[in-house]
Amino acid sequence: MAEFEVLHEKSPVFYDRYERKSELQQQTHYCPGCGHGVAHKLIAEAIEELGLQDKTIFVSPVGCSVFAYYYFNTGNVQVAHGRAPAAATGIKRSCPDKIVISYQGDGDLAAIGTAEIIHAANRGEKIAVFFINNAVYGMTGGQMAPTTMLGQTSTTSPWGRRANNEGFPLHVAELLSSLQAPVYIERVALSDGKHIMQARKAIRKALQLQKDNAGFTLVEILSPCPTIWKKDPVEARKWVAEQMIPTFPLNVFRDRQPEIPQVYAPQHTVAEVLGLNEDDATAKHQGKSCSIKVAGFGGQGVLLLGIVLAEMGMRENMEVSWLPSYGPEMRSGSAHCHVCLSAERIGSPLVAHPEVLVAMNEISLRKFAPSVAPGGLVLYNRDSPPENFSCEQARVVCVPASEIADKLGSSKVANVVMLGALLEETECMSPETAMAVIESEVKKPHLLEVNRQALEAGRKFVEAEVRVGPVSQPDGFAY
Ligand SMILES: Cc1ncc(C[n+]2csc(CCOP(=O)(O)OP(=O)(O)O)c2C)c(N)n1
Ligand code: SF4
Repeated sequence: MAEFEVLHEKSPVFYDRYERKSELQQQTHYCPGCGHGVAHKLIAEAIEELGLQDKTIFVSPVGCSVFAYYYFNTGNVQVAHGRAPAAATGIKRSCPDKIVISYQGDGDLAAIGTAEIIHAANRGEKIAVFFINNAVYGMTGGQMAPTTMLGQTSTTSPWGRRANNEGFPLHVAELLSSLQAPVYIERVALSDGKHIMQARKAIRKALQLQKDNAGFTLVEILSPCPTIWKKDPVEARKWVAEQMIPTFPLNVFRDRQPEIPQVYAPQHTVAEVLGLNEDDATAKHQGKSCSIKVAGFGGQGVLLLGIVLAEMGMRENMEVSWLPSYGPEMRSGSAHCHVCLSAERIGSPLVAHPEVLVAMNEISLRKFAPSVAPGGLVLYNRDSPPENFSCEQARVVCVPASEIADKLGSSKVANVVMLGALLEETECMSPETAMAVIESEVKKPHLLEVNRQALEAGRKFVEAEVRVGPVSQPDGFAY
């Protein structure tokens, strides 16, 4: 057998085998001649050369490169269309020692994700963006992208892009280099060996700057898409050189460390913001974990009740989340919120099956009661359930909160009556914490007093009506 020496081998940053279809374990899903494969190779080599493989988190987009995670043996996150810079921001901020790459096509970055990229660049996020500009939407069959050139045909500009109808092609590198924060922006092209070497240098530099923790870097890569352009790989590369480079000139648009003035803005801990002393803040969590949905119509204090619960959770040293949901008509439209109170970190703020449902009106009761977790609790804002209503899996407690609030002289405190009932029923947190939160928000003494009475009335109602049974001697708030 002839002796041979392997000169080019797959970068160790790529997986040995791609866990794809059984017959496709050694090859990528990209079309022959596609620039994505070349760009992947250059990025993998740079990661290897800089010794970053263990530290890299690769954020892949929606588009032909959606499957980048099949190839890069690094950390991988695949995100929704256009959102890669936002996801990369979150990842980098929570893991500042990692190298975070946002890899995006031109539909992804320059169309649906325009806002994300501009704001990430403007904030100077310490991420490396590799922007593959092939002047079309590849994955979906060749629609016009913001980068489609004047006169270029696409499935949605079959007679060629016209400036007076579809606008001019977007020059992303130039646009972003008008911002102050970016550290490095270069446009390169995968048109021939010489330019690919230039692209290699730019990609390496962008990652070196990430290693140095320098700031936002973006490399725009003019990239062939032979399939959509209906060209063979050689013609496609030629087309990059002859058509794309004149439209998108290659250049280093930014290569400097910006002056970032240090504006003094005090940083506060959660304890300071809530006015707690540090001992309280470092104490173990006190409340019981609980998932809650509060639902009703806008104006009933549904969202506010959720905020109060979440702030109470913070004061009792729990992990908390609050997620509001309401339609365009905030007041009197339907509204609900999800609240998680937990001793553990919260994976998702969505509460699909709440342990407690606070239903401030009949529509919410009928809509959400079936989703309450088995053994859960439903607090309903009436003295009895509506006709033909049943909820087998959960206990339904009727608390006429609005009526009680009216008797106290303010219909607005019905949500606080419910809060009192909820605390009495679940004992998930203390009423003292509830009052502390209310006191921090309500400054007028007479309103504070109504709120205090409402909280107390809700608790008493449950204690008397639910725990002891219906009271024959009305205490004013029992029914
Ligand atoms: C929110 C959303 N809108 C639209 C789509 C459909 N979609 C999938 S890929 C794509 C275009 C991707 O084009 P580009 O970013 O240029 O990447 P390429 O495929 O050319 O690499 C679109 C519009 C989607 N998946 N999600
Ligand atoms: S359609 Fe274009 S961008 Fe997508 S894989 Fe094929 S050549 Fe690459």
